[in-house]
Amino acid sequence: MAVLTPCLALVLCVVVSFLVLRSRRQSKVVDPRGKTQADFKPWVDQDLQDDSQVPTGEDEEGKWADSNVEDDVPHVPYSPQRHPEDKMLQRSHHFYALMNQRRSVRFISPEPVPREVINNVVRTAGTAPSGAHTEPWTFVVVSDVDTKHRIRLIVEEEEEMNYRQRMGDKWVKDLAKLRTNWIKEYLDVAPYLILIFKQTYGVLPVKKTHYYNEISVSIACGILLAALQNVGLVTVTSTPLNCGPQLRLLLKRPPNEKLLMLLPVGYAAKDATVPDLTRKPLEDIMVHI
Ligand code: IYR
Repeated sequence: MAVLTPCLALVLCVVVSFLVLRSRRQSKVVDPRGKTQADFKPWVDQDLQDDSQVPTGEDEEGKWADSNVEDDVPHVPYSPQRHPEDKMLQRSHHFYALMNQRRSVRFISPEPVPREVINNVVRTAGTAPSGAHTEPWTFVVVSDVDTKHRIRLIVEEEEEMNYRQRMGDKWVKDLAKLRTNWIKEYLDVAPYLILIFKQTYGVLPVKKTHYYNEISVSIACGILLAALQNVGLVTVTSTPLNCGPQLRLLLKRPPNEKLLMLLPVGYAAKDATVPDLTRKPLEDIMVHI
């Protein structure tokens, strides 16, 4: 018995370890794309997750540059405008008040908007900082009625699948308060659709690395939203899941460009409504150390 006890303990130990390991392996549920449930993020567009190089056959843009250094750039003096403190306070308050009125609006008027205003808000977006100043963005402005309708057909077909299958019950339930669904009338009605593409790398005159391209383009989108708010236009930041490749082909954009955001732009419809949401107070969004 005294000899058997250590043996028994060893056998027990092996059996228990085996059972624990097996149960761990089984709890790692794998989805069809070979990812565990913890990795599965349906809200991240498959197209945006794809950082692979372009498929063979599409890669006709030549060699990669050794580095992005082109000509040396002179450094010149810069003295941005300064304001007295009382003016600063006033300006900070006015700008906050303006931006605090911004809402995502899904009911857009068909009323025409001056083209030069759209040009200027896009120019403004293009002032965003970018990794190594690569300016990795393309803003595709669509006002053509037929193209807008084709975009709507693509988006609605994918969004119906998103809502019914891809997003899952929890996500759909989380959105219920916004009363959204896959019908996107604004894609036909808004006078302009602005589709913002991130360039995953540059192609001219040679292929070059676009560092932090997604964050750079996201900053540009934020500035674009502020510029639209500044002129009294509305939009909704739509990120149509899994529509990127089809929209890229429809708009004849090259393979280094991935759709990041789609903004319908116009005046708010007279009968527009928005959910009665509030924003977190400063204490909940800022820590001061
Ligand atoms: N892209 C879908 C679903 C959607 C997702 C989020 I997160 C929202 O804040 C709102 C909608 C749609 O546009 O309906």
